[in-house]
Amino acid sequence: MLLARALSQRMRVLQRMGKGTFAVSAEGHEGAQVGTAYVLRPGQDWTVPYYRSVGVAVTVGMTARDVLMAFFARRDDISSGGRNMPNHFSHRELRIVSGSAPVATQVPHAVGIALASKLRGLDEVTFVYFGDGATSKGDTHEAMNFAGVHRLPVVFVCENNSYAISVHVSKQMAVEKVSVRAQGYGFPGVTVDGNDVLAVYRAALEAHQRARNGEGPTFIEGKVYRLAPHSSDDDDRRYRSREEVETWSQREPIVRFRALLQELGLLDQDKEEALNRRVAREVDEATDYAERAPPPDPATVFRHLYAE
Ligand SMILES: Cc1ncc(C[n+]2csc(CCOP(=O)(O)OP(=O)(O)O)c2C)c(N)n1
Repeated sequence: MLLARALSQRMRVLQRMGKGTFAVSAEGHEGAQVGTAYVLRPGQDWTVPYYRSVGVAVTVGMTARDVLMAFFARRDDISSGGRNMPNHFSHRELRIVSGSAPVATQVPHAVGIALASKLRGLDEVTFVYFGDGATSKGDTHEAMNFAGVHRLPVVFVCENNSYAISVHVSKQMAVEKVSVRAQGYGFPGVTVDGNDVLAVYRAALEAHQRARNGEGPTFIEGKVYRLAPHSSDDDDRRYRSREEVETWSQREPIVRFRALLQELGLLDQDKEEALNRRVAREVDEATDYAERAPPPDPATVFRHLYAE
């Protein structure tokens, strides 16, 4: 969670410094992301993230370098060789599948992967990530319906932060908990406090087990709050009061988990400082490395666009 937070902050600062073109961050989403991704078996299960999934990517095994090489659009970026937007995470060996920029297109992709796993009789589970706004898309409905009919080993993770950029969730759905929709597709849906990483982990573990047992999909809705603007192109003061942001900041997942660990005597000041130093060093080193790395050769701009 600390690494995801630090990477989000770093990308936003670098964008402000003019060193990157676009930053989209996960501050506030770390509990829902790390709590679910923690149950995935890297290289065996399939991860289908969305642009906010930095916490998922690093939990499954991407490094700070991987994330920042893509942010700077460098030649040796593992996701796309510097040819995709930042945060379109992908990693072949870790089975992190690249998505497209249109919202929700990754949801049917994930269901297709789960269908292939089932047809081949393989012990693989697919976790797919999206926001509340994505649940308004036909892609999501079609994917969930198909997954329910075929009892596929897929887990739908919705990070509900109450906004699709500036559009409040009340304009996206007529239900209070989007997880109730799962019932209509014939599988369980749960809503968990996305600021409580352990509650999220418990729900994810159960869903993963259900999928492995051949019992079909689960929908997990993690109620979260995005602490920063939607992206570096957004001014969230136009649609969210500072009081609202402040109230949610008190409940954010890192502060909350830190308090729990302190209460249990598992974290003291020395340990926390050491952790923060380690994360800062990792992100600093990755920033220097990625900043110095070469850009792609312009002569290759059409590679992967047309058959060669
Ligand atoms: C089909 C489509 N419509 C609009 C957009 C522009 N867009 C990018 S992100 C976004 C909001 C998505 O909100 P949500 O799914 O709740 O995820 P969040 O960013 O809040 O985590 C929109 C409208 C897009 N990328 N694709």
